[in-house]
Amino acid sequence: MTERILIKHLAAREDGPVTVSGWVDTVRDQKKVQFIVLHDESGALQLVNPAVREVDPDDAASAGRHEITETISGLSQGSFITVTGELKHDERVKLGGIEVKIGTLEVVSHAVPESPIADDSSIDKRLDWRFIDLRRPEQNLIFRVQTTFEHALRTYWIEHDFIEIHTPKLMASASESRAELFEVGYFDDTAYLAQSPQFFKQMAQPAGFGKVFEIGPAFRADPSFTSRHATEFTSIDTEVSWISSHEDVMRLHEELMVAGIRAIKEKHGEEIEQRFGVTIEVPTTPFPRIPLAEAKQIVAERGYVVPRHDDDMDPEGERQIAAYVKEKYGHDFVFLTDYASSIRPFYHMRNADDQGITNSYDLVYHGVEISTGAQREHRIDVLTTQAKEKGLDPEELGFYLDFFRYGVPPHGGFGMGLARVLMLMLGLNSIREVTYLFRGPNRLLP
Ligand code: AMO
Repeated sequence: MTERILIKHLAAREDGPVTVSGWVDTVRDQKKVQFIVLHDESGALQLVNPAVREVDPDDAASAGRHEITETISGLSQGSFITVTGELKHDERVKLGGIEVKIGTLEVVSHAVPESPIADDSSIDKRLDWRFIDLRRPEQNLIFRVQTTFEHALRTYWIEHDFIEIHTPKLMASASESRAELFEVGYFDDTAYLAQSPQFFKQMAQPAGFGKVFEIGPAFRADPSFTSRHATEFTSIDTEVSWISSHEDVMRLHEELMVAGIRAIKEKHGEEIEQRFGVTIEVPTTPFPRIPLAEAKQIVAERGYVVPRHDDDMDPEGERQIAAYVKEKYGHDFVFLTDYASSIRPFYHMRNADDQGITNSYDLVYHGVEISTGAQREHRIDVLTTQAKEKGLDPEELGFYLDFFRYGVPPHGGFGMGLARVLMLMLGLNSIREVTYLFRGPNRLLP
C-alpha cells in the first residue's frame, strides 16, 4: 500500500517529498501551469504542475513531464489519483498555505466527466447519488461528529461499568406497537423486524447484567414522510437496574448528553461553526423538567392548543414548549414527564399515587422529541394486567413476561434516535442529511 499522508497532516510537516491520494475537485489548466484541487477525507490541497506542452528532444525528462501535463488536461472531476511530489509551504497559497508540486501522477480511477449531482440538487436527487454527495466536506463532518458522539457515549458507559449488548433484530412479536411493524417471511413462519431492543435490554436485568447499552438498528413501518421519521434508524438504548424512579434515568440521560456534546464541541466545535454556522452549547444540568399536562397549559397560554386533550404532545406543541424553555431557562433541552398511561406502552410503570400517569418522560431537544424513557413495571402481576388492558395477548408475550417470574430488580432506561440528535445539534432540517443511507417509505436504494 502507498504510504499516503492525510491532507490535514501536511501543514505540520516540513517541506519535502510526500505522497497524497484522493479525488479531483477542480482542475485549472493554464498554458504555463496547471492546478488541481485534490480532496481526501481530511481536507483539500492544491497541487501544482509546471505545464510541458511539447516534448523537448534535448531534455530527457520532458517526455515524462509532457505526459503528466496531458493527463492533467484530460483529468475529470471526481477521478481518484495518487500523487507523489514536493510539499512546499507558501503563505500565498489560499488553500491552507501549502502546495505540492507534482512529481508523479497516477490516475487510479477515471470518473465519468459530468457529475449527476450539484451542490444545489434536491435532497432526493442527492440521496440517489449518496456516495458522491457524501464527498462534500459538510457531509464528511457529520459522520465524524457522529463517530465522536458514539465514542463519547461508549466511553461514559464503559467507565460506569455498563455492558454492551447486541440484541436480535428478528423477533417473533411486536415490541412497541402492532402498527408500524415490518413482517418478514421466516422459513414457514413470519418474523418481525425489531422496532426497539426494548424487551431484550430489559431481559439483561433479570440476567443480572446491571447496566447495559446498545447502539443498533431499529425498524418502523411508518409510512410518513416527515423530516424526523425513517423506516430504519439507529437507536441508542440503555437500561439500568436498581433505579428508584424515572428521575434516575433522566439523570443518567443528562450526563450522557453532556458527555457527548462536550466531546463534539471540543473536537469539532470550530469546524461546525464554520460549516454549519452553529455554535455547539454544552448543556447545563439538571435539564428543565415539566409534566406533560403543565406543558400543554403553558403552550395553550402562548396561543397554541394541542389538538385532542389527553393525547401526546404534537410537533408544534414540542416547538412551543421548547421556545418557552429557551426564553425562561436559556436551555435547549426539556424533559416532558408524567405521560398519561393511556398513551404509554404497557411496560411503563405507573405512578404509585396516580394510576393515570406513568413514570416516564420524553426528551425534547431544540423543539423535537429525541427520546423516550421510563421506569419499567417489574411486578409480574401488574405487568400482565397492564398488557391485557392494552389489548395484548399474554400468551404471545409469554417469553417476555417470563423475564419477571424468576426475580428481577427495579429498572428503567431510554431509547434515543441518533439521527434526530445529529440533525438538531447541527441545525439541519431533515434526518435524511445525517443518515448514511436513509430508508423511508419510498427509498430502498442505494
Ligand atoms: P420510541 O418509540 O419513542 O420509544 O422511540 C425512541 C426514539 O427513537 C427515535 N425514533 C425514530 N427515529 C427515526 N425514525 C423513526 N421512525 C423513529 N421512531 C422512533 C426517536 C424516539 O424518541 N422502547 C422505547 C424506548 C424506551 O423506553 O427505552 C421506544 O422505542 O428519537
